Amino acid sequence: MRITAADVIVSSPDRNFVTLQITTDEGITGLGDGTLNGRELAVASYLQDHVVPLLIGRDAHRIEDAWQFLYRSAYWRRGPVTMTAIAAVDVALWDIKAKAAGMPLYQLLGGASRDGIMAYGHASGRDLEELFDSIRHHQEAGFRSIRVQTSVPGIDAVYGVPSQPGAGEKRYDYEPAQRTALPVEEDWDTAAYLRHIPSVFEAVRSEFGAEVPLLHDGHHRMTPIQAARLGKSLEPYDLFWLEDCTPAENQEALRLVRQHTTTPLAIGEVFNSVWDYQTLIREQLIDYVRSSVTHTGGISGLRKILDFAAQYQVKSGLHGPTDISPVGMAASLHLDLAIHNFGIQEYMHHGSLTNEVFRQSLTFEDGLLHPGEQPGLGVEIDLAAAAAHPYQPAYLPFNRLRDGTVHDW
Ligand code: EZ4
Ligand code: CO
Repeated sequence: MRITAADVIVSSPDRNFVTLQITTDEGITGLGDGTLNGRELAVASYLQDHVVPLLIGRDAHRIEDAWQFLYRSAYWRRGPVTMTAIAAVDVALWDIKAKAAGMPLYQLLGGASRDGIMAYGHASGRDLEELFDSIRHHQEAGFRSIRVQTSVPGIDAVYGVPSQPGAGEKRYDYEPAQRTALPVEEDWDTAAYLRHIPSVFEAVRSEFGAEVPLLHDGHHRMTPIQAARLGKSLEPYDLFWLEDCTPAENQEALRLVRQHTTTPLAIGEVFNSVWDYQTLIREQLIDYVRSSVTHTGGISGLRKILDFAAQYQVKSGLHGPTDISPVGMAASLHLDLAIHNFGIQEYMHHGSLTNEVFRQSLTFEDGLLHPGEQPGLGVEIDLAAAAAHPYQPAYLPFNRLRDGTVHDW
């Protein structure tokens, strides 16, 4: 089965998405997600200008060969743009192979290891009242596990908390990328944050009880000793995980955090290869791998990381914000269902315009996700709907401290 065409589709229904559609001479098409939030056109160009010419005429069944060829022949290894472009090709080829086999993709990955995929949702609020309301709202929507983010007294705009909760489906969803000409500035003060957060978890535990799994995202802002202190101070509240407590590029930083706290640690949404995890996994410095299929070279890339992690009792907690397209989310769900070392899956509902562009087969019942039983990924794209929503410039926010210094966001 030969590849006859590969089309890069950039569309902005509720936000920007880059999608690769590969077509074969047998008429089977496959979709891959190539969305890199805030840098979408870099991946679109990488695919269009450098990868598509290499795909035409290749055997669509040779997925591992395509992966190794794109990784090694580029010479310039790794990096988010390259690994996201490789992911788009890899996932589209898995979609094609599974459609050709007449099976949902998870069957080709070894079959289901569980009945459904435990998902966590994002609760947030500017104060406790709003936060409790958001937690209840998520529980009513079926989420059994909840990420908790709140405002911090003295900080005006903070990661994870909408400054103005809206109506309907977007009520509590914090969408960091803004379709504006320049990045939005948020504020940060680590000392104020460290003083405030333990009291929030104390209040949440006393309101919602001991059993509900609670998660928190530190979003790369602390030094190792600050992160160690936060992990220790949150131990009484039994977190499922503390995510991205230090900037992710320094693996050694997690050693110090680990020596001081039993709060489980998760990291890796900005990682793109197994080498970003080498020390973290081998020394068992983390508990959960936070990568997405979309940013780690696809199913072939992420499966290598998760198999390595499994040998050290490190589990999956795949990244699932709305900037992973429905195509990337479906790929994650097929992998979640098949692997043995599954932990949890992040899940935010996509907006209604996105669901018009991408027809999804996933289900969410009783807190459990399932990718569905359609052959392939189970996602189809409506090209006319995609074309009706052209690309719009968008940026992620950034942080400044009180004195104006740029800080990690
Ligand atoms: O900031 O997806 O855990 N989830 C997150 C996300 C990320 C965005 C970046 O594109 O940290 O909100
Ligand atoms: Co995160």
